[in-house]
Amino acid sequence: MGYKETIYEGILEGDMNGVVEATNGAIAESVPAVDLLYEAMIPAMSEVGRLFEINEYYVPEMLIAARAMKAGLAIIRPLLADAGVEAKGKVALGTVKGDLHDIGKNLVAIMIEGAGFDIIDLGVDVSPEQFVDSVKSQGADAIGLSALLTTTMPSMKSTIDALAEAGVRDQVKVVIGGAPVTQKYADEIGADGYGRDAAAAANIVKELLGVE
Ligand code: B1M
Repeated sequence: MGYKETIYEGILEGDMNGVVEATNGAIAESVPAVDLLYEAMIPAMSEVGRLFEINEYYVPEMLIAARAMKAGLAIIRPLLADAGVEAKGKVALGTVKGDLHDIGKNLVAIMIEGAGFDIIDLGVDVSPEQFVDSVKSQGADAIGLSALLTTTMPSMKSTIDALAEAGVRDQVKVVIGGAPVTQKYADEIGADGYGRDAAAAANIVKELLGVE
């Protein structure tokens, strides 16, 4: 089995050590990090989602798969980020209040970092006030909101409202995304952009901030 297959299977089986070993092996043999991400790690996590939906996986299996994926991601993150040259702006990213899913958000962070931006990672369960603070105190040029639960999507609207109330809405671009989020929802709540996936998120940030 090749490195990509080993990483894919390792994530499905929650074999963190196997994923780390295969990722290191692939990097040592100059397999591009972006290929490991898009041809092994993301497809594996999508398959985990499918297995969960058909009740073949339950929360414990999802958790160990997520842990294995994160261990692999930690290895390739600097290599993906190395693609950027100098910071083209500052982007604050977080998973919205009440939501603890961070795998997609971390991928978005990697891709935006790889596109040459500085990332302020606010983590998960981020309140509208924390997003506002990232603009007022840390000078974020754009903020990225991720939501994986339909029940936490309204926090995206609350965050946009909080930016307006704090008088900083026109200083910052707002990009949203996550599995239940759509372009239609982004239009409804007045976000500046929507990213279907991590690569699209990086492209829309570049476009909104006027970066080639
Ligand atoms: Co949760 N979970 N989960 N979960 N989980 C989902 C989201 C769910 C769809 C599963 C299901 O029922 N089929 C469901 C939500 C249903 C709904 O709201 N409609 C669900 C549920 C119900 C829950 C709990 C409530 C379960 C429970 O406790 N009963 C609970 C909630 C906890 C909380 O947040 N308060 C919960 C918990 C968990 C775990 C902790 C076990 C774990 C998260 C681990 C972690 O993130 N550290 C987990 C996982 C792993 C999943 C699934 C299986 C996979 C999510 C994932 O990582 N996908 C998920 C099922 C699924 O998605 N099919 C599910 C891989 C990742 C690469 O994709 O995050 O979509 P994704 O990100 C993509 C795009 O969406 C986009 O780019 C990314 C990369 O291409 N994107 C952006 C994401 N953010 C973006 C931001 C952008 C732009 C693009 O701009 C800023």
